Amino acid sequence: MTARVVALTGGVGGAKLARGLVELLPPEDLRFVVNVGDDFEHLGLHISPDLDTLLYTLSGESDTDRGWGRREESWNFLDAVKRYGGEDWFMLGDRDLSTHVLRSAALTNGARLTEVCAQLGRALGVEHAMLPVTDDPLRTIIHTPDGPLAFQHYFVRERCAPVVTGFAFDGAERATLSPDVASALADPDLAAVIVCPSNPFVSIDPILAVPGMRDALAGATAPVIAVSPIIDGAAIKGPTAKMMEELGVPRSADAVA
Ligand code: FO1
Repeated sequence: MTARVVALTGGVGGAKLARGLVELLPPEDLRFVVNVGDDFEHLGLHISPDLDTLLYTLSGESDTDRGWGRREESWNFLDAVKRYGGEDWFMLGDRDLSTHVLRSAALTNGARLTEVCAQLGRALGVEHAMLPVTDDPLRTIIHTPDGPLAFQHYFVRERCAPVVTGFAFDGAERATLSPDVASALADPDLAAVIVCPSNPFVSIDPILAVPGMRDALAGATAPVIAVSPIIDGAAIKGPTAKMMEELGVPRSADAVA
């Protein structure tokens, strides 16, 4: 019996559930829809952190201690950048760099982000589809009392220290829902949509911000099941609980729902 599932995911938290789901469901029955709000251009490269985390997790390439990046990493490129006085707050390892260079080159040559993800996945032996929610630019902005911060500046450079007052998803209103995502959600055999335990504000909301996504979920024949990243008032990892506190949202699974 087939049980077709679409799972919405961000980075580290979601990828952990993704690893379990791929053990249960074959590639024809499970597709991942991935947040691209964390994406940014850095040192001339297009970085897609949540797609990277899923790619590395499902291929057994991830560094499980750090939670991001590749295992058995070396840092010669970053050391050389530092020596030139270049930006080194966002750590690009030598092995990880291959992903960003090849993805950036393919995008420059006109490929869709969806196609690049499929190529990288195939190369690393990932059989399940990893679908960016859109191929268009969508960038999460964090509002703070001192002004807006680009997502990676807030998350990595400022280590989530600034108080959060709100969010914006630049480009969302102009973004087109990926046709692969739309058709996965319109599948008449869809049994469930699973919202992975990713940050609801900065991993799931940017996915929902793409025009057509909420309607596609509402119109899906399957139930939508969310797995809470908040357990007993605390987040397993990351700034979800801190953000809830700062926004005056109760730290509970109900509030996530
Ligand atoms: N997270 C960090 O905390 N520090 C880093 O230097 C860092 C580098 C990095 C490089 C490539 C990549 O794909 C992800 C990377 N991350 C890093 C993870 C990251 O950006 C965040 O975990 C996510 O955006 C939040 O989901």
